[in-house]
Parts: sequence; C-alpha cells; structure tokens
Amino acid sequence: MIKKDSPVPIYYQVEENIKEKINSGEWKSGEAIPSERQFCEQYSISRMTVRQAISNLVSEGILERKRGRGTFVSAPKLNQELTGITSFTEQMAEQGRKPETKVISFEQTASSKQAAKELGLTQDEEMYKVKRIRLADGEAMAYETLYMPVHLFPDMTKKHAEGSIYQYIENHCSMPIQYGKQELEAAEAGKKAAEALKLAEGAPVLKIQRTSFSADHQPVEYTKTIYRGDRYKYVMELERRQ
Ligand code: 16G
Repeated sequence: MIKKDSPVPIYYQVEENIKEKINSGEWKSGEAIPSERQFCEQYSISRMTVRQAISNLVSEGILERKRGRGTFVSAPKLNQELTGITSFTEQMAEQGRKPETKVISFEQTASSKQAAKELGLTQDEEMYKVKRIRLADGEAMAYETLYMPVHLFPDMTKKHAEGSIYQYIENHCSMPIQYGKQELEAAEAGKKAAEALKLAEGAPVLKIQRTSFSADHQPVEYTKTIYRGDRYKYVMELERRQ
C-alpha cells in the first residue's frame, strides 16, 4: 500500500490511506485508530513518519488525540456555506444535525457603535444584543452575538432568540431576508468564546460578521459569529469570472 520509491512523500501516503479508511466507513467516528507502533509495523516505516501523518490529520480535525487513551476518528466536519443566506437552524437541518440554542444574555442597549452603524441606527436608537451558543447534536459549535433594531421588532423576546431568529423575522414579522454582506477572518478564541465552545483560549476559530437586509433594504440583523476552527469546513460554489 505504501510505495517507498514514489515521489509522493511517505507521510502523505499514510495520511491518504487513513482518510480512505475513514471515508469508506472502515474506521468509524469515535473509534480508536491503531497505535503508532502498529502503524510502523504494518507499513514498515519509521515512527517519525507515522507521527507526522497523524499530527497533520489531528490539525485538520480528522483525528483527535485523547490524553492517555490514544487517537480517535473525529465526527465529520460541518459544512458552512459561504454563498447564499441560510440560518444556523437550516444549516443543521441540511446536514441531519439537531440544532439547539442557549441564550446567554438578552438585553436592549444603544451602546454598540459598530452595530448601530451596520444597522443604520442613530446613536440613541436601541437595539437588541443577544449572545447565543449554537449547538449541533449537543456539541457547542458557534458563539454568536446578534444585534437587531428594536424599532423594527418591538415584540421580540428572549423566547424568540431561543428558536430560529430567521423564522421569527421572516414568518412572525413577515420581513423576508433578501440579501446580505459578510466578512470572514481567522482569529484566536478569546476567553468568553473559548469557554462557550469548550476550547483552549487562543485556539483557532473563524469569525464571520454578517449584516442581512430585507427586500426594502432595511438592515434587520448584524451578527458576529465565532465558529470552531476544527469542526467546520467552508464550502462555496464558484463561477469563472468573465
Ligand atoms: C447564522 C447566520 C446569522 C444568523 C443565524 C440565524 C452565518 C455566518 N450567520 O448563524 O447571521 O443570525 O444564522 O440562525 O451564517 P437561526 O435562524 O437558526 O437563529
């Protein structure tokens, strides 16, 4: 299986081999993979090469190490669509995961300058500021801060934020979301996000900021979401530029 005379590095061949076993279902998520020693014997390769292959797959999030117990196959990554506006609830439904939301705080404020600018509010106009942890099958995946203008949604309560906010905006308030703008950047988990997502402080995360607009060009939400870097894969469809 390993071709030692191939120009493809051996560690890379081992990585591909492991991925194949996972993709074909031979090794299932949550199962332990063989030990480094077993790999060395099976492929007749050095321990250093095995270590490199496994470390690479751990940093890709395909495998995870559990201290004192070995290395295990991770649960498959979630896809985050970067084209088209979908809600967390819809994204989870598409991937057969059960969404859940924990509202950490719900308040009315006029204090965020950045959010006021994004929502087109004057300095003393109030907005809701909601912090939520979004879970998939019970696992915390995203830490979200959501801002919405109070004047457009006067009856909004914490209860609405515990469910799908897009359902509230579109169905309850009859304001279909039409378009949005989004910014993405790599970041390190700060103290609060790390706590919410059960990550080490400083762990790699992706920060996405979105402002969504209704058909009549009103900004209806501005969100800052921190996604776990190890559990997401970002997917987009591309068209050739003319
Ligand atoms: C997603 C959106 C967020 C929106 C939320 C609504 C991104 C980057 N962000 O997290 O802007 O507020 O979905 O989800 O996709 P909900 O309807 O399930 O509450």
